[in-house]
Amino acid sequence: MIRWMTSGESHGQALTAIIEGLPSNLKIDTEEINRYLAYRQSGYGRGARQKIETDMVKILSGVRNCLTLGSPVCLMVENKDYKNWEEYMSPYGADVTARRLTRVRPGHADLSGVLKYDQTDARNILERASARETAVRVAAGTIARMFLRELGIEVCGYVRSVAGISDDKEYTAAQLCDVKNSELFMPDPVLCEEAKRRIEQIKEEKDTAGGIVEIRVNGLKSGFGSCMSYGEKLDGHLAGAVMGIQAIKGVEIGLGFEAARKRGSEVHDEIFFENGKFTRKTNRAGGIEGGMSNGEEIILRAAMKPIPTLMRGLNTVNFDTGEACRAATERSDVCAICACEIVVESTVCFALAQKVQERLGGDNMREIIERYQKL
Ligand code: EPS
Repeated sequence: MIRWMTSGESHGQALTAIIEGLPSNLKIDTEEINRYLAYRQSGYGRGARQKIETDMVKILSGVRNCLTLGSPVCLMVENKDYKNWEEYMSPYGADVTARRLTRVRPGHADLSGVLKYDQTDARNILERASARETAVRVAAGTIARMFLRELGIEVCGYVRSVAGISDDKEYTAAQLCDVKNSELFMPDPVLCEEAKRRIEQIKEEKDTAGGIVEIRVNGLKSGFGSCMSYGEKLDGHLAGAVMGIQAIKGVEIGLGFEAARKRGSEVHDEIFFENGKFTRKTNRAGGIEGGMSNGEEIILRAAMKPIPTLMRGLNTVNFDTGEACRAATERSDVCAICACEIVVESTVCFALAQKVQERLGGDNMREIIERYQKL
């Protein structure tokens, strides 16, 4: 299986990812990676940190002349902000008395992390728990996207709901191709303007907002995942990967939670045989039945909670003294739903690439493409 691992702190020198198990001869387009990194930084409601950073990937190993070698690929995204933090974050001796965080933020990793890792400074927790890490996950996920594209599998997505403004209309993947031009990745410009006004209002109230993103996968043939081994279910694998993203509190596939409120006849997709092919006229299952892809479009939604750093600070305690206080604030995004959409898309790309490669095997792209075409 293709595996990945990331390292890096929010205000450390850089974020890195190592991807192991990629086949050889996969074409790598660095500009596309940088485009997705820019998308991750975009969106209405972002905070001051994004003005400091212009995320760009540097490929350190595993690629020669724009083609993978089959060896581990190492990616790096630098933190420009490190120059402002070196004094406090340097691995070689740092001032750990300054920038200490003790007024732990409800909803963040601060308190549970301090207790678990026996720390006296929540900075040692939040630096890693910060969603800044997702920058390099997007870089690695975009490589997985290139792998999938070679097989004819395309992944896209949009923002379905933000700050309580929801778009319940149904869109085809083709209708979503320009959605990244929208300031909130919302296809409906009227709802987008309404959501922007809502975010402004939330900002004035020194509060934060979450939302729901929807991801679509087209071109995945049937039979990926398993109905035999529960640990290998495609829905379980995708949901587990997406729940591994900071701030995600829920994942649903197809009708998801709505299916529980409906009757069987309103939920299950009837099967037909037309022109020598099995077909369905509906896709309420979201492309996955019995833990396996069924050849229909995969539809996955993820719910992002509002960012836990509120400029007005929630009630908490100072863990040094046990005294009641307001939670720490530095700077924060009011809403990072566009970043979330890109991170979920990229994570789905990676998790899918893993399942595809697991079933097909193969050491080089030619072998893998041939095997996929034969399915
Ligand atoms: C983020 C960078 C971080 C946060 C945010 C995500 O930068 P800084 O902490 O320097 O402002 O803005 O992380 C969080 C919301 C969080 O709670 O940690 C990024 O690049 O996405």
